[in-house]
Amino acid sequence: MNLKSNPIPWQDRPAGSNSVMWRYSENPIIDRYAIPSSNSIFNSAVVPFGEGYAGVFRCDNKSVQMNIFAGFSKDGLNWDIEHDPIQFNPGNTDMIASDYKYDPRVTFIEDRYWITWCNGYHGPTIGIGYTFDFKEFFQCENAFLPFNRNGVLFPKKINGKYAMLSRPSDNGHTPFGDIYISYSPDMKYWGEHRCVMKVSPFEQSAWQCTKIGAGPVPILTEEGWLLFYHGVINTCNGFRYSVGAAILDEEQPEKVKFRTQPYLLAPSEIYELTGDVPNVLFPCAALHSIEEDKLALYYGAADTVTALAYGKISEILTFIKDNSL
Ligand code: BMA
Repeated sequence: MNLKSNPIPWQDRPAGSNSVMWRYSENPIIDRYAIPSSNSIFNSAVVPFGEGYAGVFRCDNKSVQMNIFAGFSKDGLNWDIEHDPIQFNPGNTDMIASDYKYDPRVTFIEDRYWITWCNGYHGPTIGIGYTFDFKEFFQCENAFLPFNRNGVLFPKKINGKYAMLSRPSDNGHTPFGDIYISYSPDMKYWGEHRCVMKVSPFEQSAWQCTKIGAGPVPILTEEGWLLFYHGVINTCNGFRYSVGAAILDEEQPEKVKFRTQPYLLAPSEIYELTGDVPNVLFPCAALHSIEEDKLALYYGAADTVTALAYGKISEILTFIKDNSL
């Protein structure tokens, strides 16, 4: 499998900015109506593929049904998204029932691209599938019982097992939520569930005091696993979703080494403040180059469009360590 890609999207930090992460000046990169059926395209995942990039996109249609669609790009910025949703073939099971699919993540492990998403099976739980080519897709057993959201695989086995973060939840707009890790020998049976991170006390870090959930697939760095996550505060006008980051131990990722007290990004641009669900930044993917010290974070903005932010990995790691809870 050729994982050599075109250069990842990048823009230098704007003059005068001292933010650890900054937004792409041409945001949003994907418009809500980018395919004929869509009402909104957001909370989507991209990976290096061939000489460019592939992705799995959450496109809600104009009946506001949630589904996931494959897409391709040469530069990571301009995307061609299929007009029909992904059709799954049976993978390690025949039980591939799904009432809806949303908030996908994608990662390459060993020989294939694994996809996790929030799968509707008597309420939200974590669906798992894989593809080799983004044309043919296979669906596996759901990882967990309902209700669960934000299932995010690590990009390699840890101590011989697949590892996945998730956020046990309820059937509604969950007013609580902590991040757990589970392990599997075979991508079918999951266990050894451990708590990784809980919400923070309101007085210490209010933006992440209601619920937290893993964002993109964790990135292995010299400090450990770099994990971006969303943190939520319940305000008098509803939930507000911001982005923080943590460093998890490489061998035992249930051990949190550092975790940001301040957020890295919070709703402030017009496309984050207004839309179908105002005040939401929801990261689901990141492209990175350790050698070039670059990271491009893809996030859904206001549950309506897809946007991009940049940062230098070394600066982000230093920021997390210097501003840890
Ligand atoms: C969560 C999920 C996300 C969404 C967020 C904000 O529960 O549904 O897809 O971005 O709420 O509405």
